[in-house]
This record gives sequence, C-alpha cells and structure tokens, in this order.
Amino acid sequence: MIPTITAFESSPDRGRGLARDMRVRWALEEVGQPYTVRLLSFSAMKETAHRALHPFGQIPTYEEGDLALFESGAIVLHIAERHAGLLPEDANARARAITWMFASLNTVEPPILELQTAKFLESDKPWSEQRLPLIKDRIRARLGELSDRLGEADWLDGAFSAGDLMMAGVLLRLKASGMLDEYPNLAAYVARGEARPAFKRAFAAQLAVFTGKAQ
Ligand code: GTB
Repeated sequence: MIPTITAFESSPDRGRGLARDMRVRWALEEVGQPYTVRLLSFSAMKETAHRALHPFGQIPTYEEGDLALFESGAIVLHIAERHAGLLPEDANARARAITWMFASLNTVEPPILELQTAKFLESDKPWSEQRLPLIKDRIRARLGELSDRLGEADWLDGAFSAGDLMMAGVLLRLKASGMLDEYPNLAAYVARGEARPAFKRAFAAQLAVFTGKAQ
C-alpha cells in the first residue's frame, strides 16, 4: 500500500528542506518506499478534516490504509520498523538507534527551535537581543557534547540509522546560522547525510513543490 504524507503547499523555507516532511520523505526514500504527498495550505491544516489526522493542525502526517500517524519522529520510527535499512537487526543496537532518535528530538532540537522562535517571532521584543546569546550558548553546549561523542566516526552508532537521519535532519536547521561550522565533525556529519542519494531525492521532491515542478 502506498502511504500518503502531508506537506506545506507553500513552505516558508522556500524548499530548503527545513520543514518536517523532509525527514519523512528521506526515511521513505532510504527504504525505497514510494509515497504520495497531499499538499496543504495553512488554513487547510486547521480544518476539522486535517485535525482528525493531526490534533495540532500541523504537517507532516502519514496515512497507510487504516493507519494515520502524526509527529515526524513517530512516523520515521514506523517506517524504520516496517522496512529494512534504517534500524539494526541486533536488539541492543536497535534500541540505541532509537535512543538517538529521541535524543535528536528531545535534547538537541529544543534549543534550536528556541533560536528560530527568537529570530522569527520575538525579534521585535525589547529583550530579544539579550535572549539570543543565551539561546546560542545552550545550542553550543549541546553541539559540543554531540561533537565529542561523534568524534571521528561517520555515524553516531555504527552504520547509518534512523537515529542519524533524525539527528542530521535536526542539525540541518542550523546550517544558515553558521553555528554548525564551529564543529567541523558535525558539519561533515550533516554533509554525509546530505550526500546520501535518498536525501537528495527527498530534497529534490520537496523543492519541486516550491518551484512548481512537483509531479
Ligand atoms: N513535533 C512535530 C513533528 O515533529 O512532526 C512538529 C510539527 C511541526 O512543527 N510542523 C510545522 C507546522 O505544521 C511544520 S515543520 N507548522 C504549521 C503550524 O503549526 O500551524 C516546522 C517548520 C516550519 C517552517 C520552517 N521554515 O520555514 O524554515 C521550518 C520548520
């Protein structure tokens, strides 16, 4: 059964791969699962029909037969559990890869989101200039720790896994800030993710929505 995901009809990032459907597309491409995309306007996301799929009125969602999922992490985990290629066979290695998925979402992404909120939604506030360096310090603390753990390895725990897909997907959001370049091994880690053919196909597909060339 071909799953359907949802994505922005008009992504504010202009196709730079920053919206969270990118992770889901990437996972689907990694496992070779074809998919269809339903594009949604901001108002359609808040309508009852979409809220039945996503209680918070957001993208991405994932529908496959009777199953409807929301939350990019849960969707990527579902894809990784149903197909070979994104989670190791060994039970302990599998649990560690899932741990890295959680770490990306619960430990690394939150301060990165704070930065984006501060830049795009709070820049007119009188306290904004004082808050930004505090948020950047929190991001640097996490990046430093992650950089230490990665060291010279290609991926976080052996072979590329859903944990790396999620972590690289989260770190990508920092590219424009220049902060990633302060940690050369993390910049190289993200570049390795971006160099994967599955990433390139997913990126091209979401960019095609913006350029009007989506099929
Ligand atoms: N925790 C959820 C998940 O991981 O799936 C979060 C989902 C979420 O935040 N979705 C966003 C959304 O639907 C799109 S990805 N927003 C609309 C709304 O809440 O009304 C977040 C996002 C949006 C835009 C950019 N950008 O332009 O750079 C980057 C990321």
